[in-house]
Amino acid sequence: MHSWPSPSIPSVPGPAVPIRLYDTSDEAVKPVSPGDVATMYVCGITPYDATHLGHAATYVTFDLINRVFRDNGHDVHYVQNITDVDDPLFERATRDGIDWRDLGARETDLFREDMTALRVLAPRDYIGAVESIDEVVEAVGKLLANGSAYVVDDAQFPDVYFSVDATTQFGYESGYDAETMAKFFAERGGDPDRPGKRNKLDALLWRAARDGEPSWDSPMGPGRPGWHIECSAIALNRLGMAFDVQGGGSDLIFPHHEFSAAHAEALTGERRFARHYVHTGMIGLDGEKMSKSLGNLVLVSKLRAAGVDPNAVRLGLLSQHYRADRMWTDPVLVEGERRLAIWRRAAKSTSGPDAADTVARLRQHLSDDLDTPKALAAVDAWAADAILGIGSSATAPQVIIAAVDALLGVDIAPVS
Ligand code: 5CA
Ligand code: ZN
Repeated sequence: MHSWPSPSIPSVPGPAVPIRLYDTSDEAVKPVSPGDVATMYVCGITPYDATHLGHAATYVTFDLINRVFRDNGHDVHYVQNITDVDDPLFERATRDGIDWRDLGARETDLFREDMTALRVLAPRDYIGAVESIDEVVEAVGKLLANGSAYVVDDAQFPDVYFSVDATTQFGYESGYDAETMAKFFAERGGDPDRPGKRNKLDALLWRAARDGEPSWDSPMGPGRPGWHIECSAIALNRLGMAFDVQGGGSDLIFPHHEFSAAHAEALTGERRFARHYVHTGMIGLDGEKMSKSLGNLVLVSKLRAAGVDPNAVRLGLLSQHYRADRMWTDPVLVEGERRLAIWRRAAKSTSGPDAADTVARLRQHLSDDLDTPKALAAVDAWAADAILGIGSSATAPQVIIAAVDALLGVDIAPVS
């Protein structure tokens, strides 16, 4: 699928700082050490409703990682999927009396508009589940052939499942114990009580066709892909094993990322799908996780329609650390708007304090597991001084404008 137009990235003087990120699997902040091309896969939306602030927070977080990679001179091969075949799509399409394909296309279009407005750099490969069915069929065939998968004994619905014990390292990504795995498996799309499964945790790879559900032909019979194999196949076929960053919200740690990894590891015989597993905290509203199923949503498109500057939304989202579960509240947005106004005012100054130290601190904090509260504070300090007329560097405002644009993705340039 086509993605969306990326904003240009100005160059920023001074030395870049290699990034260190928290890895869910190793439970530590570790250096990310990409080659010339940094490789990143981030789980995309299920397009049955509009982008909310939780999605936006997650994609803005990985956008910062993308920007820090580029600042360090790497090309970035960024891949994102769209889960455009899934139960919620069918349910919503039936409820609204529209075709599930039209619903998916409409919400994906809106997502592209939201990402463009939020100045998120586009993925190089933006791949829908429907587009990748052949890849999934091939992967499931291989998993069956090498004994990692089996067909349930059900003549009517011969679904294919992945054996949880196909790899010896299963469980390393989340580090969860059996009880936690069982709980999240049941809560997050798993089917522990499906008759015929060998282990309650075995994950669906290929769902045999049911009446009223779309299906595609395959050597396993007509059906549709399971969820985790979609991300495994899309990532593996574009980035290979041991790519740099696998990302998404913390709600995907288990079962989704554990099984995406296990599928790829069972396919290749290699031990580690991604070198870094990076997860964002959950954005909530009114005390609960913001989610389409709960309906407690603040939509990016609604804020845009109300005239809110997306740069202020970005600053609001970056005002707390990405790994913290956090609430989206009116004061968060008001604070983002206030900060944006101050930075823009400072950016109009004809001079300010020398920018080198501020830019160095901005880079240092971002590369320290995306410490955005400190990164924003570094720019706040420069802006406060510039507004007070402190400092005589005539080039500083331009350098700060470029750094805030390139590294934070926020546009504070005076409108000419
Ligand atoms: N299509 C799958 C991933 S393959 C999916 O989870 N789609 S989603 O539309 O539900 O979520 C899209 C992305 O936003 C995922 O990375 C998810 O972890 C993240 N996300 C969902 N809700 C929130 C939230 N409240 N706060 C932060 N991130 C969220
Ligand atoms: Zn995914």
